[in-house]
Amino acid sequence: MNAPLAHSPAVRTTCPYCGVGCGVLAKPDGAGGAAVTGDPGHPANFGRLCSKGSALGETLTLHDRLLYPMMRDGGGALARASWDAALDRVADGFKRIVAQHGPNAVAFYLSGQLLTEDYYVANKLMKGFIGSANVDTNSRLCMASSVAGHKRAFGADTVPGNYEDLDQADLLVLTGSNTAWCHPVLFQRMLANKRERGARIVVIDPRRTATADEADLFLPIAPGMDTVLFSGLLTYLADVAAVNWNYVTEHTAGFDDALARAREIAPDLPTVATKTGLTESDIARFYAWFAGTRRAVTCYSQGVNQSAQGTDKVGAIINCHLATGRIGLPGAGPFSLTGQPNAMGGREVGGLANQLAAHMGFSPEEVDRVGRFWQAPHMATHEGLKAVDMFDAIARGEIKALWVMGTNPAVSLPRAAAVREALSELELFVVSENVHANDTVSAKPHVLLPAAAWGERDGTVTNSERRISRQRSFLPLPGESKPDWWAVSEVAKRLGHGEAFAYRSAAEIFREHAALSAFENEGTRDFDIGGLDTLDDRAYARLAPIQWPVRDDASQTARFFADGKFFTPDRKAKFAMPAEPALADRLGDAFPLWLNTGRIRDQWHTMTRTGRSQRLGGHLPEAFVEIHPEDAARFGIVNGEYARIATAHGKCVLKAVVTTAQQRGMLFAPIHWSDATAGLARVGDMVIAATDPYSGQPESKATAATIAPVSFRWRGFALTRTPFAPPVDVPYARVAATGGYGLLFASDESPETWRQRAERIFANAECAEYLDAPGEQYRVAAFVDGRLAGALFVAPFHAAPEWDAVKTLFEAEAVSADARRALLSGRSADGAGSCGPLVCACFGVPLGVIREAIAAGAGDADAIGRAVKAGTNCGSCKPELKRILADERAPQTV
Ligand SMILES: Nc1nc2c(c(=O)[nH]1)N[C@H]1C(S)=C(S)[C@@H](COP(=O)(O)OP(=O)(O)OC[C@H]3O[C@@H](n4cnc5c(=O)[nH]c(N)nc54)[C@H](O)[C@@H]3O)O[C@H]1N2
Ligand SMILES: Nc1nc2c(c(=O)[nH]1)N[C@H]1C(S)=C(S)[C@@H](COP(=O)(O)OP(=O)(O)OC[C@H]3O[C@@H](n4cnc5c(=O)[nH]c(N)nc54)[C@H](O)[C@@H]3O)O[C@H]1N2
Ligand code: SF4
Ligand SMILES: [Mo]
Repeated sequence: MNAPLAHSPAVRTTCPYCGVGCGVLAKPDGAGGAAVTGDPGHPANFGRLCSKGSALGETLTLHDRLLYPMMRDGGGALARASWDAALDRVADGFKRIVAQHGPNAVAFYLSGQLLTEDYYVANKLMKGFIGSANVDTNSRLCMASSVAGHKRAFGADTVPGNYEDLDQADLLVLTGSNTAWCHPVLFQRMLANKRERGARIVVIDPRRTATADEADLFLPIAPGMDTVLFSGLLTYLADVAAVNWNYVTEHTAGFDDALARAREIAPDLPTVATKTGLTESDIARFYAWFAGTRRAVTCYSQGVNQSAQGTDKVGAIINCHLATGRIGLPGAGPFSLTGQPNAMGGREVGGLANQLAAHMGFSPEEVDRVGRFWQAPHMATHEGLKAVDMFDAIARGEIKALWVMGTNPAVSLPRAAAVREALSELELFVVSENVHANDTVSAKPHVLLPAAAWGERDGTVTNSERRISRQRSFLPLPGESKPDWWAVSEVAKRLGHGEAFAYRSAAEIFREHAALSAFENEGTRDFDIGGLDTLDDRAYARLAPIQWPVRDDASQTARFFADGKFFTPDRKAKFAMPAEPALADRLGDAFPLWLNTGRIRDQWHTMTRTGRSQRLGGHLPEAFVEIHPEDAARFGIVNGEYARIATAHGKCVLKAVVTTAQQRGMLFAPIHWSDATAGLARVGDMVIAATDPYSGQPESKATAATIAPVSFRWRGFALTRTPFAPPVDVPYARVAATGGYGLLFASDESPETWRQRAERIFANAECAEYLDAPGEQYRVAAFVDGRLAGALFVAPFHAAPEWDAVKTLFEAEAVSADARRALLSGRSADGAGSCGPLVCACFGVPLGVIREAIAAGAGDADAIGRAVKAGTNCGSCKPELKRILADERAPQTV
């Protein structure tokens, strides 16, 4: 009887992925799943979702969920435990280590994917009650340089503008941001601005990304050289009298010194061209556009932040906005695009080792103020260790207890393999997770705590434009999982702080957080949501998306700094004095190429959620490395074959993609694959751990590397109902397959060896097999009760078998006799072969179907959309549609 549930109302909540913070409507299906659509009423997205957001309903499975607390026994085996026993062990361990070694021997490593309420409680426990500031977060790898740059310029970590500025700007400068793939819904707003108002888009990135494909001007900058480009812009603005002197005099300090420094770094156009690798005419065009366009927004993300001089890059950008007074105005300002759904909320609670709480730091007055508010017995009085330093201290044995919550550091930190080793040094290693298997969980935690996941948890997140939105639960808590704030509060109680952590709901925590933001604030701190500290439970439950500040006196601030007042002691903004830029690593004979790392359109970080969706796995199913054709020729790399990438820190074997989108001398590899999802593809192992001196953010975009070809004789795929362990030391990728597990692999083992393996995997099934006479090809389809239970195909490398038709049968409830006969051919019963990789993930449209639409006359991306729907939802495949159109129209070479 689930008829009534069919009418259960949709729950308004927020997407758990990127910092755009789209509103979604989730309608539970009564069977543990939900239909997810965009919320037309949410001001971040007005109903739109990207491919990841619209596939949320496909990721709600419980099959890989951590459902019970677990503890490691003396023999090293993990076993189910009660919450009481697990929490006791955490509390006892922390207590003992603090007693023996002091509070700085313990640490929390948190995440911008936690809810504000979880974050607040963890930060309060460590900084006010344990007495250490060793609370850092994966935001250190993500936003730290923006935070440091904001604080240096504005006196506070303030994002001045809002999304409407992106609709109203006449010039959008995107630097170090692949917005089309990483903030797709915002990118669609930018494209609408371009289409409807004629805004120009400038993209600055060493790679020609999908974002660059839509640019009016693309600047393929040399890695790390943004500071030169923007210093050159500052000198140009001064030289063409585009500086707003009134503004500079009234509202800023340090212009003359900053200009002098800019002239040292970028004295003239030829120098800028030499250092950035750009042409003088492109640079001049960018400068003229910027100088001549009052409504200019500069958006930046990891190409700027993840740099050993990220804070200076941010400073060089902000300098140009201050010099022109283009900040805090409609359609104008610097705009840090935040990565994670709650990167901003984490900053608001102070969940970074160099912040205290509520945008306060460690000055004696601030420590005193927060201490009085919390009635805290053991206030931390100085900054704690930032992520990279924290894991170094763990490796040295100085930090002995660590609680990881909502992040996968064994994959995502630089030198990930070393991080994993460091974890094994811990006396107490606690992980709060949603899944029971990822690389951090496999690094042998002593205690595993099952956390409420998206759809179950309840609280708030803040997006890139300072808008606080509710994440609401629409599914019951599965197994014994609990909200993270609950687990932290329980440990706090066991440490003797019951009164300060007697929270019964997220709403209570939120009220306290809001009250702290207003406590003795009087307009001195940007972050103030005092107007929300009296929300009762009902009002919290109903809270509509709201932008901060929300002050007690109900005064409105749509944009910060519109009045030219900043949060520095003299209320003036400070110009930055950036250093001459240089990358941290050095190229040499052993490592002659730069390895750049980043994201792809349809996967989220370490794939613990997006990796569950077959549709999302269809776009780019395997880990890969991109390389320019000339470098490929030089190093013997062949498109579609494999390559070994090595740096001083580690190596991987990735599929080679030879493309002119990549600059000469640079490689690009995505960060998403790990040991849990692939073989030899954990890119974080190779990344240098050099950090920015102000922000502590690692330079994840440039490590000296080398590349060499690797060939395999065979290639294949497997579809199974239970996962199986492929041979080690070969590249493989686990790919979501509805109803089971997909695997793509390369191999030097013969088809006959694979046949023997298949016999074991499909021991209890009825098998149809094919092994050709020379033993070059093997195919098996296994049936149980008339249903396809699995398949394994192996073929010579260059005749790799296609799996789309087999996948369709693998999903089907029953397989017809015709289909069964056709199966081993890899074609469906109606004769259709593979349609190729998925291009539009929203509507599941593969390349083959798009090519057919073009052949049938569709002449542009919109026409393809009308014919086969591709690109008509989130639009993030539109750049790809245009590339396909161009390819199809290009004269065929023979
Ligand atoms: N699909 C998807 N979307 C996501 C995420 C995801 O995992 N998947 N993660 C979210 C998170 S947490 C984050 S932080 C954001 C990140 O969003 P982005 O920062 O847009 O993504 P990245 O791919 O990490 O890097 C952006 C670009 O910086 C370029 N770059 C490298 N070095 C330089 C340089 O020196 N200068 C300049 N100008 N550019 C450079 C890279 O080539 C890359 O194209 O994405 C968010 N959105
Ligand atoms: N080389 C290189 N490295 C990078 C980057 C790069 O561009 N290049 N980017 C960096 C950036 S910007 C980021 S943000 C990081 C991201 O890196 P990570 O944070 O390590 O990646 P995720 O896969 O998002 O990990 C989140 C984990 O938390 C779990 N989880 C999700 N929700 C909850 C919850 O509510 N509670 C709990 N307890 N657990 C939860 C998920 O199952 C998952 O295992 O990677 C960084 N590392
Ligand atoms: S743009 Fe996509 S991933 Fe980001 S919040 Fe919106 S739907 Fe989620
Ligand atoms: Mo991030």
